[in-house]
Amino acid sequence: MHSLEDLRAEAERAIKQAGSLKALRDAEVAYLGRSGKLTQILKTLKDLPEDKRRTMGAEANETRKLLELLAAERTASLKREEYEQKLKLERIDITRPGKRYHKGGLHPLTIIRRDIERIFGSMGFAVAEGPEVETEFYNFDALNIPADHPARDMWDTFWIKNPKRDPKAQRLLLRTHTSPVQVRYIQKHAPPFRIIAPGRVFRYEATDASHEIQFYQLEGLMVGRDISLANFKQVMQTFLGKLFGKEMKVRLRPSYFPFVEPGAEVDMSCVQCGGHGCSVCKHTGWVEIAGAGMVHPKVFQSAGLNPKDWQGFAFGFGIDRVAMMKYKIPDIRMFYQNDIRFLRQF
Ligand code: YSA
Repeated sequence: MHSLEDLRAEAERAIKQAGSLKALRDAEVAYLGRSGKLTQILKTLKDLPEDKRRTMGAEANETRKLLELLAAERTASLKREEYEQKLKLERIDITRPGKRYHKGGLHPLTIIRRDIERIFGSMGFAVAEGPEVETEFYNFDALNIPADHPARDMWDTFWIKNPKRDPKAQRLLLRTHTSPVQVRYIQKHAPPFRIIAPGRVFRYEATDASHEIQFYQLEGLMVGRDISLANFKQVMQTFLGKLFGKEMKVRLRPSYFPFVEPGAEVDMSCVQCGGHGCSVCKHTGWVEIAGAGMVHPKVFQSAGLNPKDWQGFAFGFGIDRVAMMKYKIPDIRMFYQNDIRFLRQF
């Protein structure tokens, strides 16, 4: 009897103190299992005299029932505790700020193109467009660059095969510059006008840090009765000042493009050093930014306009190159690699 009471007290303690379902299961096995301590006692009952066996048997069965009940209660409370713990861990604090998901953004070349369009827009320039697959006529001939003209070497061209081999069909190419948009626009609109034409162009040439085989240009054209290069210089200075957020100097150097006369190369003061001289501007204080000039009479003629009545300036620059200067990007190819670490910075 004494040992049964001791056992009951011991088992009760073990059950009540079990800190986990696993510990409780171990206690159940230790006392109530097939070779558990209480089961052992029950097995010895048969050796006892009749009267003792009866009282002891009753006691032992009661103890078993009691312990089973305690174990069931403890199981329920441990399960509840575990569940509450889980709830606590999984609790959602709806007052916390949400996680930021990156929704994607605009490509740096799109951002700068929009900036450029806005700035020229504020000076009254409309935006014009032309096809990327162009005819030889618009890309070259109409711009005073006939087939045998050596200036064609300035633009290494991707030609498009003529699948029908029709000898009369216009030869197609991927436009090498945005200048064909000038001709297309003049054909369809009566001056005076001022336009810009941003767009993708293609060149069959080796790539390096400042050259791509496809890149973006911005064409500009302003035609009126007395539009001059002085107007151009002022437009360019205003544009650059607004784009870079500080006063910019512009200078023109004589140059040659078949579709302008006179033609010029346009330099702007170096953004990096402010014109004092650094490695970016090769210590000259100037960075070349565009080609420009007064529209050649032959271009007006091929577009159906009388050059005696109208005159104007045209210019073209590389949007990628301007973006490189504005965002201080050392290699043009970064724009086209789609590296998310690069793109997310804009
Ligand atoms: C000149 C006079 C005008 O009245 C009108 C337009 C022009 C520009 C002319 N159509 C042209 O394409 N000139 S260009 O061959 O010197 O290119 C213009 C600009 O495009 C360059 O100054 C440079 O900024 C950019 N560019 C040229 N090749 C490039 C390039 N950018 C990236 N990769 C290349 N491979």
